[in-house]
Amino acid sequence: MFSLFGNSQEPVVRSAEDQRKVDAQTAKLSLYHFESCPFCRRVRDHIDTLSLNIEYRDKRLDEKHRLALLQGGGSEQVPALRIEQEDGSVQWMYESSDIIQYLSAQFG
Ligand SMILES: N[C@@H](CCC(=O)N[C@@H](CS)C(=O)NCC(=O)O)C(=O)O
Repeated sequence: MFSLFGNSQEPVVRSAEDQRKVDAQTAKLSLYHFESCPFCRRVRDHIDTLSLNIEYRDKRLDEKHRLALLQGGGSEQVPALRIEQEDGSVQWMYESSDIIQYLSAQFG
C-alpha cells in the first residue's frame, strides 16, 4: 500500500565517488510524468529517497515530451521510465510499482 502524501524516508547518502558512479548510470534514465499525478509523485518520492539524479520530462508542460512518450513507449500513461541501454537501444517501463522495483534493484 502506498501513501498519496509522499514518504518521509531519509534520503540515501553516498560518498562523492559513489554518487558520481550512480549519476553516470542515471544519466541514461528519464522519467516522463506530470506534476499532479499521484503515481508519478510516488515514483518521484522514491527517486528522492534513493538520491538519484534523473531527468524529469513533464508531458503536460512540453508537447515534445508527450509525443516522445507516445511514439517511443506506445502509450501516454505516466509515470514511464525511459531507459537508454549501453548499446543505444531504448526501453520504456510503465507502472509505478515496476519502476520503483527496478530503481531499488539497480540503486537501492
Ligand atoms: N497503474 C499505473 C497507473 C498510472 C495512471 O493511471 N496514470 C495516469 C495519470 S495519474 C495516466 O497516465 N492516465 C492517462 C493519461 O493521463 O493520459 C501506475 O501505477 O503507474
